Amino acid sequence: MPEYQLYCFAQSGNAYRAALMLNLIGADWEPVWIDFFKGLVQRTPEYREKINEMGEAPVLVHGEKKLSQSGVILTYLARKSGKFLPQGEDEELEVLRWVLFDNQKVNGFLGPYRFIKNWAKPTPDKAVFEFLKARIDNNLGIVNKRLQKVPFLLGERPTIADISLAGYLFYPAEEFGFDIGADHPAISAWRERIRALPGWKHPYDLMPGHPLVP
Ligand SMILES: N[C@@H](CCC(=O)N[C@@H](CS)C(=O)NCC(=O)O)C(=O)O
Repeated sequence: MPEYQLYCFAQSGNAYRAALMLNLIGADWEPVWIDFFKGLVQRTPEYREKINEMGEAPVLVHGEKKLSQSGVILTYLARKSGKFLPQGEDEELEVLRWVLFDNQKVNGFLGPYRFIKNWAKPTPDKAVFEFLKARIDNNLGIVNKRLQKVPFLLGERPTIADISLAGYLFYPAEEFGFDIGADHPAISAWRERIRALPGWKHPYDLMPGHPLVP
């Protein structure tokens, strides 16, 4: 059995962060597919009791350890592998700052936007999309400005803050209805740098469950 198991599904950018990290550090891992759309496995009492009380994916299993929250998983894997690890207190705090901003404001809005656009029934009111899109534009703008000055969020080398940011940024533009790369050129250039890292894979090639079976 591989060293790590990751509860995940292909459409999840939150899970993509963990899957991408596992691949980039060359870990021996396997995905455990969650039937998010049909079975809502993650909402069952069994899942909450045995896998994750928060009812979410991703969950990383490493021996006796079960970890949820992609930021925690990234931190754990960075410490284990010594890769993409912030060095010293200032960098650790800076990584935490960007991971929290990303979780709440960047991928934290992109994920729900893409979900309600493609899969929510009934489709929410136009005002909901407009509200989320305005937040997305503003927050991607903040990241774009940062990446105009430095190749990676913390500077010259990639850290887990970049891997967190990757969450939903590689999914097809059609799934959002807008083109993140065209609207934010520095993010587009950063995406190419991430894509060039050895072990990089697209979310649909890294995690099971794509395409969705109706
Ligand atoms: N902050 C969490 C977000 C995890 C999350 O929201 N995952 C989604 C799948 S993409 C989920 O499991 N949602 C279940 C629910 O909200 O009921 C992380 O970074 O891991």
